Amino acid sequence: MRELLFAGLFALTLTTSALAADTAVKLTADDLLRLARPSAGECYAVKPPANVTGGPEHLFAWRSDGGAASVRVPVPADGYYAVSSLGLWGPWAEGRLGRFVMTGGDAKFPGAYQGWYGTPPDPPYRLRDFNWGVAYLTAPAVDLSFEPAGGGGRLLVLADLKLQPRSEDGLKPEDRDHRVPAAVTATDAAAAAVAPAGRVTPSPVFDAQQVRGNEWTVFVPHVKQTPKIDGNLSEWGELPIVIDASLVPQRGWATPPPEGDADLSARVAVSWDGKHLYLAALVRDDQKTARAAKDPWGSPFNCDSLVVNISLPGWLASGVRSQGAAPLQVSYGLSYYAPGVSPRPLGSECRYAVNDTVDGYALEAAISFASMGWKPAMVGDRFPLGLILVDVDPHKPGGLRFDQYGWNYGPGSTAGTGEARLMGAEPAAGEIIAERETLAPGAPLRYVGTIDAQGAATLQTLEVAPVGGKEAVASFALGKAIAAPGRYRVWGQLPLPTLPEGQYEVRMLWK
Ligand SMILES: [Ca+2]
Ligand SMILES: [Ca+2]
Ligand SMILES: [Ca+2]
Repeated sequence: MRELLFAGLFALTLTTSALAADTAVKLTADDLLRLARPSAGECYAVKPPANVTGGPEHLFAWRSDGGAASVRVPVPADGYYAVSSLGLWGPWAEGRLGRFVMTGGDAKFPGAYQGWYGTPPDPPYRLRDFNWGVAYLTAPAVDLSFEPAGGGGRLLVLADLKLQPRSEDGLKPEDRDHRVPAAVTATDAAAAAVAPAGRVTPSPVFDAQQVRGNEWTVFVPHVKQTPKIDGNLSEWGELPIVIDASLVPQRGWATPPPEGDADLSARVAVSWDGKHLYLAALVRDDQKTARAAKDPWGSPFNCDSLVVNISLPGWLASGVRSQGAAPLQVSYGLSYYAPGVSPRPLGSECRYAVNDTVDGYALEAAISFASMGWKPAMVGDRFPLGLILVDVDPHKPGGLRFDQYGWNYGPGSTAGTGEARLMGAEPAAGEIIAERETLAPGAPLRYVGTIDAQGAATLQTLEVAPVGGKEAVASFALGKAIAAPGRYRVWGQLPLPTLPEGQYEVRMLWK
């Protein structure tokens, strides 16, 4: 697995872009962060490097897991507009800056954001204008959506989104056909209006919208009894995650497929506490294969293994709980090893153990959140999680010697996974991400977030506290009922007229 440093993203040179005088609308990175509604993946702020002055405080980033991210853009008057963005442009790297197109209603804009470029070798990062194209936009607002357009990259990074009026003369014939209808309701359009910076609202704003079901959420219960990592699974109850042919194609893949459950299958459970993600697996495998004793630990795909892949969420790995520069994705090879041999070293505060069973092996692991890039873990944290169960059977005929299951991956995908959500005692949990790390005096705290609900729950209160687990300094009673299970997107703002400048976190209290 190629490890790519997040820090690399920040090694960019920002240039300021003169805004044309006839620009009718300009959404800044802050506006995009507040207004973007991704159907999959995650939106977050990316900091420019410390030595850049006069540029934006941060850029808008969407790490796409497929789907689309839509933005409700205010339109001053019906007419044709050229839509463009100042976006990040940088060297090609797998899983990084991607290619995205824009749609609005049935109209597909002709241009594209192509974030990466290949020549010269290792070109520098910089900001450049991307023209999405020209379309007829309908007042008072339109929904414009970014969609990934292939190429392997997953990251869209923008400094702004601009609309410039265009006269009908000189339009290309195809541009005349791009017509984007007005966004659905007047109420929604009002919410999309760009609020002036520093405006204080008299009461808290909290909005929630269900975006999908929980088919891509793994609910991780808080640990009841801290497991002893010895390969004996007696502390664990049920192992609810089933890895066998039944997961294909809804929740993963088998490539190449095992011959049957006795050849390869597993039952898995996960739990957590502030320091560790715990994992137990009971694997069925008809030929157990450790790495050859004389070899150094190599790829976990060369022996029987359970590979744990975790993508680091930007809001955690680069936020106040960050443990420093972290790779874009971390991978832990929990490889079978023969009795009397040491397990694969996994890194700081991580360990695992295996035990032989009659038809395979039992595996138990503790993976530290610090090794994933943040700590401590808290209720509501979420992160993309995928498992690959690898089977090597060297004594079988060619063609049957290697098979594997990918669990929690979109059909055919090795990049996009569902997410793990760390749960507390209540059936719902979520995270709130503040728009800025530092609250300005008198300014409202704007936020976005998500909630996963397993059952009915009520979001009783939002609490604001200085970061680092300190006591709350403000609280807002909401009594917001979440009736149906599913994934919800939330957004809003909290008036905090008397709080001094500082870093604050928002906590959800459930009933
Ligand atoms: Ca144990
Ligand atoms: Ca096997
Ligand atoms: Ca095997």
